[in-house]
Amino acid sequence: MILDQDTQELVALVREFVDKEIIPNVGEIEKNNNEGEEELLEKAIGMGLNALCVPAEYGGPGLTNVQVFSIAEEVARGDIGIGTTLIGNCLASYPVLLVGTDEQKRYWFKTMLEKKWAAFCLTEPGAGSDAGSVRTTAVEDGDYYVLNGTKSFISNGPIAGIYTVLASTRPKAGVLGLTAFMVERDLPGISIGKEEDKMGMRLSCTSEVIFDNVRVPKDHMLGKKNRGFKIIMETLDHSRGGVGAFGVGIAQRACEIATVYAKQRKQFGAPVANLQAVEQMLADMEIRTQTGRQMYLHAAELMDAGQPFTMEAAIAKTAGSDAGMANVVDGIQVMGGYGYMRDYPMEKLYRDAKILQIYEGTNQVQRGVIAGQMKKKYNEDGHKAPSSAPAKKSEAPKSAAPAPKPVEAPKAAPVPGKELNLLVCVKQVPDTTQIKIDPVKHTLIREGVPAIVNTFDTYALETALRLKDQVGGKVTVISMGLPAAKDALRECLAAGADEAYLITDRVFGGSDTLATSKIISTAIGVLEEKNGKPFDCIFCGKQAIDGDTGQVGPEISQHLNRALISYAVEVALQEDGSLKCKRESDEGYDYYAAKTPCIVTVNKTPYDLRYPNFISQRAARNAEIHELSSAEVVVPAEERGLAGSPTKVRKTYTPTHEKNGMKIEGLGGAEAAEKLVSLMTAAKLL
Ligand code: COS
Repeated sequence: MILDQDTQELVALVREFVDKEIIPNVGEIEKNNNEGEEELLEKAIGMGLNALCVPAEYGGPGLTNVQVFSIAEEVARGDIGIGTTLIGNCLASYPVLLVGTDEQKRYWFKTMLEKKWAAFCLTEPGAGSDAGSVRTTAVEDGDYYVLNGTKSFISNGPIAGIYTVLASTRPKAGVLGLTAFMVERDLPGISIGKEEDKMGMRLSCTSEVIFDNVRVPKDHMLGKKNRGFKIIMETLDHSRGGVGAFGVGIAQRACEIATVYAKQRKQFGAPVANLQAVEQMLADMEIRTQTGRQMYLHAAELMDAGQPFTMEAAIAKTAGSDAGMANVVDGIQVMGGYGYMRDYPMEKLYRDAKILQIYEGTNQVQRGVIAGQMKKKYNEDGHKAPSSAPAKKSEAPKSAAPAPKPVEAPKAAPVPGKELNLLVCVKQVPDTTQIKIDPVKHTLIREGVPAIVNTFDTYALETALRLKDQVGGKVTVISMGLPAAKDALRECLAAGADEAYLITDRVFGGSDTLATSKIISTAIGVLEEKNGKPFDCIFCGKQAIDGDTGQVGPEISQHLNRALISYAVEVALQEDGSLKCKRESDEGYDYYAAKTPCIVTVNKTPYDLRYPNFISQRAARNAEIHELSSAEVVVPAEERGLAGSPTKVRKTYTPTHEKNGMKIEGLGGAEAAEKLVSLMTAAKLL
């Protein structure tokens, strides 16, 4: 199966996050008793990775099963503990998606998104593979069911704000006496029991959840009374393909690590990757990975098409998790002694992979399910329909086509009366990190260099978005340039800006910073007139990446006659409505405040830039970028373009490199230190 464009783009976004944030950090997080995990999960939440199964009408991205599983593979390629935490929300949500009423879905997803995490409570000390032996009871009492019992090995148990729980409503009736409920964590009588100390998957928390006379409102019962077992079985059918995708994620990572290692490691005078015995192992690893991937994609395709998929989900789970395990075993073998050492990531993958053959139904249970389906499928008449099970429509999650209308996910309530109307000026620049020098001509090679948003402008945008997150309001972005600059504005919309304007007109071409500032200031005037009020704050990056002189912000301030604070690293709204900015100085930090409307130029801020979330990323792809031409932005001819640009470049030169060094020799430690301090003091470095 070939992934469509939309899925490829979502997967690429997640891969970037995994490569930048998960892979480089999880080893240390694990070693440091999960310190730093919460920050990582917050970033993932920002992207919407804890809301993968939430339909668009309930504030989610409305992804297909193919998309959810493809994303699951990517996350697991980074870490299955993080994956289990994030996608545990899907497992817990499936019973609601399958049989919940509209009101129940609304309640469930609102609560889950507000409280961030959910957990699926099926397993008990005496009900593992034998899921029908649940002993937790739910007894009717007026408008409530009263729950008593202990659930064990619950992923997300300690952090979840809401649970789906399977309990017995007709003891001794086995699978015909079980009922599913939505249970909020805050209810009196719920406590967290033993937290498990696991061999692997250490970035996922697992615990007992204890219910002691917990009163659950009757309208939180899911589906019909005593019909819970089927709901839970269908839930597992839905989630098992995702476990297969997790296995493929690990299998894929093992391929990457082992192949790169084998190409570098030399024995017998050549890379071990050239040894046939190693090639055989590498090839088997790739075969398992690709086969596992096609299995989970096939199960997901059937789910999206509303076809039966019980057997295919069990195959996907088995093939994917077996691929993960087999690949880390071979991966360690390819790496020899190094693979066995904690310094290398294969050791962690080895400990992580094992759980996938166990949880959400052991692979032996899966083979039982597959064999059961085979017995129904094949008989003396030969081959029957793909599966004899009645076609069951997968309600979870809904297809993405046609593109769902995004609904705002619940956010922290804005402070009434303080909502801010913010503008961010951005510009598109070549990614200087990718410019190479022609070794012969000694000139810059600009072809093929991607255009990006000026780095400091991205910090300006992040600052504005954080203010909006805190108090509510709107963020508009504006840029000037060729139509290609719309890509930069789309990036800003994907990050969370609300609307975008591009000033684009041939007559503005060739403008220097003075003319640019004049044109942008005029355009701001046009937008403010349209809005009927000034922007509370106009943000600009400090404009340093392309040799600019940092003039635009100050010049806009002059044109608009508004206060300017430059080089801010943090901005906060104060009680009196003014903006307080923190700036770095030689002595430490300075704080300045300005009454709105004002202008702030932003330096590199201490906080991380956000990743786009799925909803805004998709919306940005087709969003309208409003164009402003010289007909609307009226600037006299002598103040725009080349004619309005008095700045002339007289001479450019590359400063010569000078290296000054001094060796302090012949002195003992204390004397040498003293000498160093006196030299540095004389040079005014101390
Ligand atoms: N979809 C819909 N209905 C299903 C079903 C499925 N995938 N699997 C079983 N059912 C139904 C059966 O059709 C049967 O109903 P009818 O009598 O009306 O036909 C009922 O459920 C009982 O089925 P069965 O007799 O097969 O149940 P068992 O108790 O023998 O259990 C297994 C079957 C082993 C497959 C089940 O207990 C299981 O999946 N165990 C593993 C649980 C698990 O994954 N635990 C991990 C923890 S959760 S993270």
